[in-house]
Amino acid sequence: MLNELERLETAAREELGSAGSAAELETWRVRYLGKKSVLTGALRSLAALPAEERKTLGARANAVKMDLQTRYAEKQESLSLDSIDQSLGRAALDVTLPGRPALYGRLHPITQVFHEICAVFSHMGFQVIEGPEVERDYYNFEALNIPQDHPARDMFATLWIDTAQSRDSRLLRTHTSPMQVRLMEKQKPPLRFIVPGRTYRYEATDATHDWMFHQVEGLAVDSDITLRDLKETLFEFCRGIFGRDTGVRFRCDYFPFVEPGGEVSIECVQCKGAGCRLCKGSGWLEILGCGMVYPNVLSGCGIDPTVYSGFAFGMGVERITILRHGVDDIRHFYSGDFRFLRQF
Ligand code: FA5
Repeated sequence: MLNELERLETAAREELGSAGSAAELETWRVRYLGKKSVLTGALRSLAALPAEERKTLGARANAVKMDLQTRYAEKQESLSLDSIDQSLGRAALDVTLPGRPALYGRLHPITQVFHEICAVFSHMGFQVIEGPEVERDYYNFEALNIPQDHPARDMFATLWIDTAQSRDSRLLRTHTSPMQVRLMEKQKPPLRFIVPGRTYRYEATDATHDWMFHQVEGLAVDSDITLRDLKETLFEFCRGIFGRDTGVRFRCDYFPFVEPGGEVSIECVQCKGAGCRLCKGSGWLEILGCGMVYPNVLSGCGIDPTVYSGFAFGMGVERITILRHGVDDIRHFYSGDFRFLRQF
């Protein structure tokens, strides 16, 4: 039996040396250390031997078993290190390559221009306030002199939330002008506010029109506000945002809630007034509508039009950003294209 143990040990060591994979090592373990292995069988059969022989053979068999277990553990570790080395070799890790730069967040160009617009008006003494994007027919139209079936409703193609038409019907506000009414209902003159926010229109998109865009409404009401105040405020604003050398044009326009009404346009940045796709050949890009608040809009909000007067304006923030940064199409702003957004 002693000889048999010697042969077993020699064979086990040789086979372990040539095991080159985890699967071969497992086959080896089952053969030499498993429950049905020769060694386990030899250890079991010791019980039947005389005491003296059992002592000698038992000690030897245990020593062989422990030696094989130690060698097995060492082999297991070396095979697993080999496999890590192999997989690292396959991945061809080059620690000298430069790292990938982290992407930093930044403000959207529209948000940046919002901040610039608010800063210019804050310097002129205007307070900033926000209003609801889901509005009532009453605030978006009726209180602004645009009752049901008034043809001026066509100026504001509307996305309705409620289909039944009444003064309480909900809609996505088509402009920020409803906040004129909400402000005048709540507070009495003197008033000087701007209202930045999102607006929605059910209209086709092109280079200068989107179905969702941003406006900044302005409202000033006091005892001696005139058209001259309106024009000077808006020219000061244009100088603040576009500098002194950019052409600014003030023309008459119609809005049911102001009289007289006007619009301001800025010289097209792309063609410098010569005419191009962006300005539709006119050389100018309209940025805002404005005017003196209609007397019955004032009285509808409980403000006496014989004592007070006011001016209002509503400007398109995307159009201003287009002109400010020389962007050639409004649809870039919400395309989610980082190549475009990273430029600001
Ligand atoms: C109005 O929305 C009026 N509420 C403005 C106003 C306020 C007039 C107070 C008088 C007194 P208008 O529809 O023209 O007006 O829009 C105002 C500005 O919003 C436009 O000059 C333009 O810059 C921008 N705008 C209008 N429609 C779009 C659109 N579809 N996409 C992008 N910008 C637009």
